[in-house]
Amino acid sequence: MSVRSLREVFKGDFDIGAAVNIWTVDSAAELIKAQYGSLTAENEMKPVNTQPAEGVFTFEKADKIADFAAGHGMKLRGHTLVWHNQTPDWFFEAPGGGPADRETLLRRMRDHIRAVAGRYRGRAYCWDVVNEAVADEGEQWLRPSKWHERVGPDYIVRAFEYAHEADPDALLFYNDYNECNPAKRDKIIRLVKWLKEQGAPIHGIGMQGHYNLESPSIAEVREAIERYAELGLIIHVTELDMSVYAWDDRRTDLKEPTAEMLERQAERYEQLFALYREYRDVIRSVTFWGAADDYTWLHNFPVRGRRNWPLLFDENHRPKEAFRRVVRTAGVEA
Ligand code: HXH
Repeated sequence: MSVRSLREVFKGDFDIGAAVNIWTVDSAAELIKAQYGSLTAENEMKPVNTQPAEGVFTFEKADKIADFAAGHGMKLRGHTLVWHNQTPDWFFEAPGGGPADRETLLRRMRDHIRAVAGRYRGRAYCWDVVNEAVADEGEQWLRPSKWHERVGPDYIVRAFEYAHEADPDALLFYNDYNECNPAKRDKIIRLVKWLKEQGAPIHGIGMQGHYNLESPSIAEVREAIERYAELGLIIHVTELDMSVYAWDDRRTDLKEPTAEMLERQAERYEQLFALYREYRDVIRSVTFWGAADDYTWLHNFPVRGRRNWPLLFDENHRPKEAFRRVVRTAGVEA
């Protein structure tokens, strides 16, 4: 039985990508080559991996993924240059101990971006320049991170400037999660407007797309796409997956997803892709945060000892019902 290729099915709409890591790029190589047209390194291009100590750059793992993409004619999304997580402590520490000052932090940021975005120039066609800078809850606009506290809000502007300097051809993204939550969405919009006022070279918004069977509603996703599109930037769905658990479901006993879960997941994925296709002029790329259910960051997270099945292919790399329904939105039968 031959299976349709997502990359081919959505060719006229947007790129279809997957996050990979140094293991899945081997274990799911056949599936990736058959289905996806774009790759993102799940962890290998993050600061913790690319510059573990000051001035010590390690690119072997990132190169493995970049080489795989290039070797199979796939695009490569860069992820991520500036973030409060998965960034080594040395970034924020003064040489003699204590907190590093603004100038030191900005110099380190610039050196880091120049080295990493510079290395993948011509290979990574876009970058998530700043990840998750907006606060989740309450009145606060920007997250109180070490970057924010020690540099000020303009650390975000500088990151975009440095990225543009390092690779003038790369499309530059602000990327965040809970991006369909109306309160957080509006803070992201405020940030993007402010960045544009500041003259920051920003080209797109990354909607991470970590969803579950209950939320966000399709109406909320639509509203978010509408509002982001009004900013005149392009949209990438950067980290799509759909947990089979509701937010407050803490069960750890499931050995496999229930039939109801898989049906609901298929229905939600179908609605999402129908929506994405409506906005194909502004959505240029849809990347899943994994290739298949045998490996996903959602195994053991945020609930330890729990498995999850959030993607379109099962643990044996076979298409799930969700895959068939997604393909159907493009007007072809799986
Ligand atoms: C993304 N964060 C990152 O962009 C990506 O680089 C990483 O590989 C996976 C997901 C999403 C995220 C953000 C905050 C967060 C969890 C995931 O915080 C929580 C912590 C505990 C429980 C719930 C949320």
